[in-house]
Amino acid sequence: MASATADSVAKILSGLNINAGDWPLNLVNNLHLLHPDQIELAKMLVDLGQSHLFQHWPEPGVEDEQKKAFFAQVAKLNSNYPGGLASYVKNARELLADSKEGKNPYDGFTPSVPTGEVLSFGDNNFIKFEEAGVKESQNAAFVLVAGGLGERLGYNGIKVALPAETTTGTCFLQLYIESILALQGASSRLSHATSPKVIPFVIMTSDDTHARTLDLLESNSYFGMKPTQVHLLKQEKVACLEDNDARLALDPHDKYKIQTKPHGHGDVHSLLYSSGLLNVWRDAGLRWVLFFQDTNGLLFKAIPASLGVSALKHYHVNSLAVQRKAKEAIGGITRLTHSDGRSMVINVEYNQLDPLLRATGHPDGDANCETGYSPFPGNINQLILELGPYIEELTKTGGAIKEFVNPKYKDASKTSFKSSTRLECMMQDYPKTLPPSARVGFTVIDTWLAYAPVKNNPEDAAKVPKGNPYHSATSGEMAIYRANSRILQKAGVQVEDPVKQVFNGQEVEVWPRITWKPRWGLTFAEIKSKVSGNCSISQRSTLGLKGRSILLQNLSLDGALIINTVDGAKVKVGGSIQNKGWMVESIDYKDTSIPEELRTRGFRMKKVEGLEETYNQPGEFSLKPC
Ligand code: UGB
Repeated sequence: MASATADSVAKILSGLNINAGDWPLNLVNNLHLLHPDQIELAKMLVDLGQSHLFQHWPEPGVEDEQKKAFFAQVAKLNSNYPGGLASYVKNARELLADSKEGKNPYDGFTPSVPTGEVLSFGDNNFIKFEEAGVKESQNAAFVLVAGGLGERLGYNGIKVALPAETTTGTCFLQLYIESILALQGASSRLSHATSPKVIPFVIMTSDDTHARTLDLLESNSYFGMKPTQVHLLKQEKVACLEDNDARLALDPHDKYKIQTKPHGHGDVHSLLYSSGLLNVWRDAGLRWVLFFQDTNGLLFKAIPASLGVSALKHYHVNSLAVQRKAKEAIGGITRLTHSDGRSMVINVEYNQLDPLLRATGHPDGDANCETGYSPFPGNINQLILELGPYIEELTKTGGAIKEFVNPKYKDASKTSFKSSTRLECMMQDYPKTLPPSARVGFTVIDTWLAYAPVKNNPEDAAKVPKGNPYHSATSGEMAIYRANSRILQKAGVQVEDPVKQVFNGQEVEVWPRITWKPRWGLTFAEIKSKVSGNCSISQRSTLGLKGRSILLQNLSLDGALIINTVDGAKVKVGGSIQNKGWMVESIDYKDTSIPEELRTRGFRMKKVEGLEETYNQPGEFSLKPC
């Protein structure tokens, strides 16, 4: 080192009260290259026991730009985490020590089955909640967490771009947006609003999904939403940890970068808080925030009723739940009662429920009861929060959510990890910091109506224990046809029974491929009002209703029928419609000449023959071929 430089380094170090001997030599040698704020960050890292990050640094003059870029990343990691990297490392050390010790995060708590609102599709109670929910929708904002890569699914694109079903090819994001727009329209019609309210829609993205989500929206004109109605909030990743001392891990492909991984969907609360949107919504008179996940094609069939429950039961927190099979990879909603008297209703994640039960006198752990299901309702991670109390809570916490760590240890000594780990947080842990006075409830909805996520790749889905749901692209699509068929059955249509078929190693029920746009039928009452007389649909049929005012009257369908209408066109459809139809054709998952979106489900629609009618002009029409 030149002596002038040595002098300046000595000055810098003494100014910061640092004894050069305590610092890694490779860092000291490069110190004169750094800005004062970078030196501050270096000091922070050394104080936090992170000197190893500089061990490989070469002499000044070699890779100097990379050294500076390293600090740009450190500055970002430091500012993105509440309390900075110092808090992150401190929290990590505590959580890693607890994990090593095998400490149960629920120590002192006894689990029991909580009580909540259990709904039954189509009965008077359900209809009452649906109506209340549609009314309330104009006071709601929707938040989609879509920052996850979907490692279990192994799909190369973003999950919200996947078709929810391949009869119409509608992707998840389009389905969600059209559902929100349909709720917006129905809600303002119901309240006879003179100026209809616009329902805000937030999407939480991450570096893995942001650009592709924006591109999907922009290249499809936001699927009919106003661009100003949609807000994208990008979550940042957090630093990886390489050992129990919370030493930060370097990226295996770039030694000037700290390796990072996603922090979990719990980030949504701090992002919403810091975005300022919550106060804007409150000032606009909104009352509810609804959170949901990326690939559940049934979700919006459950929204009106569950929002109605929140409104009529005055829940501050309402979690949507379904019956859960023991060991199914969904969390269990549980009442936890502490020996000191505290009690809360909270999601216990699927990997923690079994050990918690075993530790508290249930030797069988996570097991089914006499109903054939786990007694704990399954959390489908759709939360409805009342905006006022939510803002109040976040003002106290800043949106920070209790974290956890899940290291994969090399062996029983728990001294080293198989690969780096990081702290994570989950959005459903929000109620953990709430006061006992908070009204925390849940709503159980029929699984066939509410929950069919696409999470597992074909190989893993085929290995799911018999009787447990596949949660694959195959089952996700078939569940949409099943739900629509069952809803129409309940509305009085004779829908033929399904046949069983195996696709990608998974046996599923194949119902007629019935689809409709959300604006055709949002609630059971609305759907029922559009069906009359003796209607029947055969198993091999396909029906696509793409318009608001399509009325089925004495329709007998055996084949494919697709109807498109503009708003203002009212079409009565009846008589016997018969054609060769569209066939569900098996395809080979391994045939790479077929697009991945189709291969992952193991079938595609072969359009042999069908009737498609389009009504572009307002007016009254009748379609009755014979
Ligand atoms: N997500 C993010 O936005 N950011 C992240 O950092 C991570 C995820 P997964 P998993 O469906 O019922 C959840 O990976 O592990 C988004 C609940 O924790 O699908 O299956 C991501 O894009 C569990 O209690 O979650 O578990 C996606 O939209 C259970 O309810 C969402 O978060 C289960 O979902 C969920 O990510 C469920």
